[in-house]
Amino acid sequence: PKKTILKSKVTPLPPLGMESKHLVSDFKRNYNYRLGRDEQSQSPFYAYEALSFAVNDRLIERWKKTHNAYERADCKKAYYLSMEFLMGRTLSNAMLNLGVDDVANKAMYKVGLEMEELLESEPDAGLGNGGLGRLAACFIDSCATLRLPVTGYGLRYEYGMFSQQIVNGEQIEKPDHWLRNGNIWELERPEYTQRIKFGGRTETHTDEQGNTCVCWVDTHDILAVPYDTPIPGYRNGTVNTLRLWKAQATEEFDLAEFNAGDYAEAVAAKNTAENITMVLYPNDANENGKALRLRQQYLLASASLQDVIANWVSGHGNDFSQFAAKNCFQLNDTHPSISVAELMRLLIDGQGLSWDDAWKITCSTMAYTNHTLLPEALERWSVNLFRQLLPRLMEIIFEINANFLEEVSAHWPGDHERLARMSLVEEGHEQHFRMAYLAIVGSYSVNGVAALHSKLLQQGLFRDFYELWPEKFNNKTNGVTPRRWLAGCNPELASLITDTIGDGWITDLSLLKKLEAFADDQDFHKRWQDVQQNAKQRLVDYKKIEHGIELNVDALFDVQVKRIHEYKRQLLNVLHVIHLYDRIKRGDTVNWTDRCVLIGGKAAPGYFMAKRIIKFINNVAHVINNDPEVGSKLKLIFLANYRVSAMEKICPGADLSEQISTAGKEASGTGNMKFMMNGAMTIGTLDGANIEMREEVGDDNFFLFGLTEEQVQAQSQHYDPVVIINQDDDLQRVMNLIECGHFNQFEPGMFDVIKDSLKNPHDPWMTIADFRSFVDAQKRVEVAYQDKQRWTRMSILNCAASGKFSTDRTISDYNNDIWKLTPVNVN
Ligand code: GL9
Repeated sequence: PKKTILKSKVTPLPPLGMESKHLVSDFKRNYNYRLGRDEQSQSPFYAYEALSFAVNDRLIERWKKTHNAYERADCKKAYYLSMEFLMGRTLSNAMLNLGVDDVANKAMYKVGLEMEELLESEPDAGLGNGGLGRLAACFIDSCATLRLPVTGYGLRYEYGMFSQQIVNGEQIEKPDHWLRNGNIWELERPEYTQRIKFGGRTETHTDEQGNTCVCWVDTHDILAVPYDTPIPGYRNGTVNTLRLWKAQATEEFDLAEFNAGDYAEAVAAKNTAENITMVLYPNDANENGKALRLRQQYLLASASLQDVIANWVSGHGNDFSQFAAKNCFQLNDTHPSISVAELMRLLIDGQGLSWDDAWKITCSTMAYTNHTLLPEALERWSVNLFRQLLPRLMEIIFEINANFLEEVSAHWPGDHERLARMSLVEEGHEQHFRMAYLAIVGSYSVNGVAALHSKLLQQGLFRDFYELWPEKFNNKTNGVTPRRWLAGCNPELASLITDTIGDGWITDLSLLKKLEAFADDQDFHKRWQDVQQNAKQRLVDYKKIEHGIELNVDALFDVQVKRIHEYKRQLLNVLHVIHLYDRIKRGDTVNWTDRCVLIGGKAAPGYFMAKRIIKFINNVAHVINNDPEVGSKLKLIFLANYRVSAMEKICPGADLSEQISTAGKEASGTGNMKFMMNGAMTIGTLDGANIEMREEVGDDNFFLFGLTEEQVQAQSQHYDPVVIINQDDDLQRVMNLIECGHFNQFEPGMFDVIKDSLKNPHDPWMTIADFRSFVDAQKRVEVAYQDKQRWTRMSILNCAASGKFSTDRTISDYNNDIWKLTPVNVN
């Protein structure tokens, strides 16, 4: 072929048809030719892949258009930097957002395939631990839906969140090799590979004009290769990008060693480099100074910032005067906070800017979101580790700190204690960098994720900084995307809502308010109840398949799914279950409400107490579920391997959502919002976003219990759980059952640590303090549940009041207050 063919204009393909017949023919072509399969291949996975290719082609068409529209608009852009994107499955969400879901169902029906089965064969992209990672995924869905030019930057972990098995009641972790069968949604982009430095040392040079410049030399470099995933907006032609970096060894890497004769060693050493993005750290509260984790964080920061700068230079040369007006970086928690120092390095050492100019740009492009008040989760890195791994970054952080402390001194002359408190360097046996403080100092916005959390940040954790820069601080209450968490996961409820108030709610969730008008409409009640009952039945069927357990669909489905953590108080839930069991055993069952308690969640592999709590739940479940006297009155089920795709089946079928953390400990919560949106009632404390949910739905439609954050603070000084136990008969009986070994007859001592933690006057979670008020609230739940009319009304009102908790609202707030991007129309 003549070379000129490459230069000639490419004839554009006709737009891909959205009709069923086009999808069928594309499906068949993919199945037979791209995948090389035929009718003999029984696996639904190939059918999943063939349909995904057809859907992905339609995404890619719009992806390019979106990119071009952004280029033409020359608009300001935002970048969401996150160590976690908990995406879950892609296909059904892509079909929904493209608007080909109905058509695809018809197409699969035509070729005789079961859509359900095909969708189930897609592995979850579990590149996150929980709320924080899932929030990032919801955010990028909303950005695309709101037509905002936002790119997600993260890491392409080879192994995602571990898969959880329960053996003898205990959690066993199995590696999650989610990429084993390939990933059709990602597009490798080797042309945008970035080089990342580690190790080495710095040298200072002075040129003829007397300017000094620093060189970071003798480094061990690795490559970061981007893989892009399309992120479609809801039926608006916009397709944004999630760019995930994979670590790769450089070519010289092995060559140098090869020349020294150690060929096999050299090739093997590639692993060290490529290990960086091998595995997601499965800790929810923070992990303990591992060098590999710091390498991951730096790789994300450096690769992403280099990518943005390279793109800037290709359009503007070395003129950075407009850079801050056109770019901003949102840091998802402290994990990517090293970006502050890295942007300084790239601008000064790489682009030749002065310190002051670089600092101005950094402080007007970086914005920081905090996601937790738990002090153990605040990242601190040993300065020595920095010296070894990132010596240039260490110097920059020290210089930022010196300048910052000058500002503090000027503001509070002579206040040495405050200086020590606020320093980015924690002194002591060994020096540590306080990464959250680096993020605050280097950014123009600092936000918490619910009103209470933001208030507590200002009054507690970041008080000094709030006093110095009150204008930096703001709140952005979390949300969830109504596409995945209502329209997608609960199609029956979605179509009832659409039949009743139109489909505008999918992109303007505040419209759910219109359902209030039907809260007392008897026909509507009937339809609502049918939908809820069907959702419960589907959950029953799913549990039967996955766990071999038959649940009673008429029981109250009482659900707590989230990471296992002491502050989330799964133990409080179990104490209540044991109390119900005790009531059955002593014959106190007049007006009984059958109840099925579902608890699910993963424990960090190194978190001993959380793992013991899982064992406890399973043992209690074993005793209760096998007691014929209990029967269908009470069931306790541990849902193994809780993950995004499991929540999509669980939340439509829940009656009651447990949001029972100790007040002041859960920054926001987002599972709470998914349940509310799907019409479940909440039993909850005044913690995180629960407070705002209750505000929206009204006190009558929310089961409140427990100490307030102020009461927790005040009572923790003289907390005496043993006295409380002795004054409460029911509680005493529950504790006796635990202490006499009723749930560990063949495992002596197994639950001593649990009993001890509950009875400890220093128990920070104060579980015993809230027992009575929790049990009373559960009684109010039962009374309400027995009145079907009242329960249905409450369910409708909860859904109707959930509008605030759409990430469309959250992202609009981020955009109006922090990013200030202009939406761009594609087409
Ligand atoms: C978390 C908070 O604990 C949650 O309350 C909050 O809703 C989310 C999102 O803002 O962030 N912070 C955090 O470290 N995790 C959260 O869920 N943990 C995990 O993601 C496991």
